[in-house]
Amino acid sequence: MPDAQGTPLRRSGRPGAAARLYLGLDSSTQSLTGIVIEVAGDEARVVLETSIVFDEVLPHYGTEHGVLPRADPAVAVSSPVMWAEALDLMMARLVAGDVDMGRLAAISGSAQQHGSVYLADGAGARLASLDAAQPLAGQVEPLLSRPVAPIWMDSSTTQECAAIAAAVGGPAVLAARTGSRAFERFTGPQIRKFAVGDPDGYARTGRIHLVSSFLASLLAGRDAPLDPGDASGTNMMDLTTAQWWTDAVEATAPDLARRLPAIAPSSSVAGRLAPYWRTRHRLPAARVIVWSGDNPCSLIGVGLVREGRVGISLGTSDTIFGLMKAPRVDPGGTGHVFGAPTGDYMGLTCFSNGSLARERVRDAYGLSWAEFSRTLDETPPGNDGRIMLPWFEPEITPPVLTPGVHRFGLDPYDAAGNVRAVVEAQQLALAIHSRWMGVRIDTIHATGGAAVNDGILQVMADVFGADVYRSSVSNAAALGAALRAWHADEHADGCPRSWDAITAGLAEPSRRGRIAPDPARHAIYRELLPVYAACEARYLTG
Ligand code: XUL
Repeated sequence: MPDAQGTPLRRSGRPGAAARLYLGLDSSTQSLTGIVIEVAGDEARVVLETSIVFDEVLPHYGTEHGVLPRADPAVAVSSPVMWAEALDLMMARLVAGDVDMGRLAAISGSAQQHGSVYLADGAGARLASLDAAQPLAGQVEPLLSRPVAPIWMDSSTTQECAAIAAAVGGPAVLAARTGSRAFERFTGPQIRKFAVGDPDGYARTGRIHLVSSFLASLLAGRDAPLDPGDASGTNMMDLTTAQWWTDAVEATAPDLARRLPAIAPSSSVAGRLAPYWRTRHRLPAARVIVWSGDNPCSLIGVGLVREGRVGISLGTSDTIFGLMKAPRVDPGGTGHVFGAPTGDYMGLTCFSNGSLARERVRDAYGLSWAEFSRTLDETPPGNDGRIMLPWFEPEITPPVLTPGVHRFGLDPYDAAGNVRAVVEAQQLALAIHSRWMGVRIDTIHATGGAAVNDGILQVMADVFGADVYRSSVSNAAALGAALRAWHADEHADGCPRSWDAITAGLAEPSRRGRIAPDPARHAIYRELLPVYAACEARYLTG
C-alpha cells in the first residue's frame, strides 16, 4: 500500500503477534513523565500516562520548579541523583498499575537538552552491578564527580562562549559546523566553565553525559551513547558527520574527547534493561533505545516527520520547529539546527515574547481572553498597515537586549488595534525568522496554551499561507520517545516501519479541525512581511 508520498508503506513484520508495550519517558526540568503505548498489529494506543513532579514528590532535594536553590540568577543547576530517584519511583509506579509490564518490548526517553552529568572514572563499569536490594539514588551519588548538573536555564558562561567561538574561527564557523553559534546553556561552554573553575573535579571526571545519555546508561547498566539530536545541543558535534568535531572538542576543555560518550543514530539499541530493573521491579529484558533531547522527541510526538510541516508552540515562549532534509544554518545566529530522530535535521527558533506579550496587551486594556478574541475577529487583517514590535521583555529572536514596545502608526490607546498588532507581529516574526530553514511550509501543527484560540490560528494560517491543525498531544516529548522506542524495536527486528505509519495514529492532529488560509488575506500579509522586517531592522541597527 503506498503512503501519501507514493513510497511503499512497510507493514509490521509481526502480524498477529501479541500486543507489545513501549515506554517513553521524558525527564524535563520540572518532572518525569512516562507514557506507555500498546501496539497491536498496526494500531497503537496510549494505555498509561503518569508524571512525577520533582518539587512535590521529591521535596527532600529542595528544588524550585526543578532547579536547586541559587544565589546567582545566571546559574541554574539540578540534581542527577534526584533524576535517578524519579526513575526508580517511575518504574515502581508503572509496575504497580493495571498494565502488564511483562509485555514491555522497548524503552526510550527524552530529556531536557544541554544539561550535563559528570561521572567519576570507572562509574560506567559499576552501572552494570547495581544492587537491586537498595534504592538507586544512594548508589548513583558516589558515582558522580560533580554533585550537581548545570541545566539549560544557566546563562553564566558568556566568557566561555566567546573563548570557544574564537578558538574555532568565530561564531559563523561554529554555527556552520555545529548548527548553532555558542550559547550559554549549551553543554560545551558549561563543560569549559567546570574544567577551568574546578580542575580537580574535572580531573576526577571520567565521563560527561547529557541528561539523556545519563538516564539511558542507568537503564542499560552501561555507558549509553548520545543521539545526534541531543549531541547537536553541545556546540561540539559536526552536523554533517554526526560525530564529535575535534576542533570544537579541543577548544572546549583539555583531554575532553575521552570523556565524551559515543554518538550513535537515534534508532540504536543501547542494551537491554539491566539486572537492577529486572530484579527490583520485575521488568523484562526490554530493549533500551538511545534517548534524545526533548525538542527532537517532540518533533516525532507532534507528527513532524516530513519537510514542509512545522510545529508552532504558543507557550510562555513561542517556538517554531520542523524537519529539514538538509542542514541549513541560520545566518541571523538565533536559530538552532539539531539532528532529527528520523536521521534528518530539525530547525528550531525560539521567541521569548510569546504568551507574556499577549497577556501584557490583554491586561493593558483590561480585556478577558474572550474579549481579546472578539476584538481580534473584529479588526481588519493587516491592521491597516499599523505595526507593533512586541518586545515587552528582552527578545531572543531577533536578539534584543533592551526591551521596548515600538509602534508604527499605532495609537497606544487603541485597544483593538493593539490586540491585532501583537498577534500579527508574532506571526510575521515567526514567518520571517524561520525562512532560513529553507522549507516551503504547507502545514502547521499548533500546540501550547494559546493554540486553543481560533482567531490566533487563523492569523497564523493567513500569514504563512498554510493549513493549520491544532495538536491534541499534551506530552509531546514523552509520546515521541514512546514512538521512537516502537520504531527502533521494529528496526532492530529487521522489519522497519515508516515514520508516517508510526506517527499516523497518535501524533498526527485530526484532519477535521483544519484552519485554511484565505488567499486574499495571505496576499495582504505577503506585502506586510517586508514592511515588518524593515521595522525590526530599524530598531536592531539603532
Ligand atoms: C532548547 C532548550 C530547551 C530545553 C528545555 O535549546 O534549551 O527547549 O531543551 O527542556
